Amino acid sequence: MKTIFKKPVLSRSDQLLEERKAMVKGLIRKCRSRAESVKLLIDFSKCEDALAVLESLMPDLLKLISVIYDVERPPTLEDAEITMEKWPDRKVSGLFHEFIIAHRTWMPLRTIQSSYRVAYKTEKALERLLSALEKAYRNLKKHRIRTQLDDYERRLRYVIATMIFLVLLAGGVLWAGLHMLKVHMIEKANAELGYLADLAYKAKEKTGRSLVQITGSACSYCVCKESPDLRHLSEDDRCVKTAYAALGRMYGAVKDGKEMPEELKTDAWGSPFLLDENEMEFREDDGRQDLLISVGPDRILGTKDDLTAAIKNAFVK
Ligand SMILES: [Ca+2]
Ligand SMILES: [Ca+2]
Repeated sequence: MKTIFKKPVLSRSDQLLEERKAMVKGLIRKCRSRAESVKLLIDFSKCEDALAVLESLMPDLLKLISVIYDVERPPTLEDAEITMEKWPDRKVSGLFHEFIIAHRTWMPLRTIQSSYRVAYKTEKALERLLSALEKAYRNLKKHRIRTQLDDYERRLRYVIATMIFLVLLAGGVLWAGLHMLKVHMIEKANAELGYLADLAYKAKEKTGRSLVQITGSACSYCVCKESPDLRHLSEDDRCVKTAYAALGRMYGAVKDGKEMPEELKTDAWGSPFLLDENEMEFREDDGRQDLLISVGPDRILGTKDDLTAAIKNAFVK
C-alpha cells in the first residue's frame, strides 16, 4: 500500500513533459477565460471591446498551438497560416483557418454596431477551435506525453475509488443489518402483544370478570403518562411496578395464581408492556376494548413507534 501512495521520482525527460502539460493547461485556462469575456462583451453590445480582448488572446492561442505540437517557438499569425497545413491534426488546422477568416472579416467592422453577426461567427469559430485543441491535448496526454506521474495518479484514483466503494458497501451492509434487526424486533414485540392479548381474553373468560376488576384499575398505564420516557426507569418506579402488577394479576387469573415469567413482562426493547383496561369501565355496556401497549423502539410512551394490540371483548359484544 505504501508504494501505491509513494509519488514517483521523475526522470528529466518526464519532468520536461510534465512542464509542457502544465503549460498547456495554463494556456487553455487563459484562452477559455478570455473567450468567455469576448462572448459576454458581444452579448452586452460591446463589440469593439470584444474584438480588443480577442486580439489580446491571440498570442496565447498561438503559444498553445506551439506547445501542443511541440514547436520550438510560438509562430506568428503569418507563420501559423503558412505552416498550418502541415499540422498533424487536419481538423485543428481547418478550424484555425475558419477562425482567422472570421476574425479578418470582423476587423474592419470593429466600430460598426451591426457587426454582431460577424462577431458571433468569430466567437463560435474560436469556441470550436479551443474545443478541438483541448481534444488534441487529451489524445496527446493519453498516448504520447504519458509519464510515470499519470500512472501514479491513475493508480491513486483507482485506490481512492475502491476505498470509497468499500466504505459505502460497508455502510450499506451495516444499514441493512440494523434495518433487519429493527424489523425482527418489531415482529417479536407484535407476536408478544398478540400472545398477551389472547391471555388477557382467557383471563376474562375464565374468571367471568372484566380486566378492570381483575387488575383493580381502569387505566394501569396512566401513571406512566407522568414520565413517558421509560428508558431510565428502575424496577422501583411507579410506572414499572404498576405495569408489572397489572400483568401479574392478569397472568395469575389464567394460570391459577402462578407468577408471571419475567421475560413476558417486557417488550423486545426491555420496557414493560402497559395495559389500558376499558371493557365495562364506565357502564355495563361500555364496549371499548382493553388495550395492550408496547412503547416501541424509542422506549417513550405516546410516540408514533408505539405498538398496540386490542384485547377481544368477553362481555360486551
Ligand atoms: Ca381505561
Ligand atoms: Ca414510543
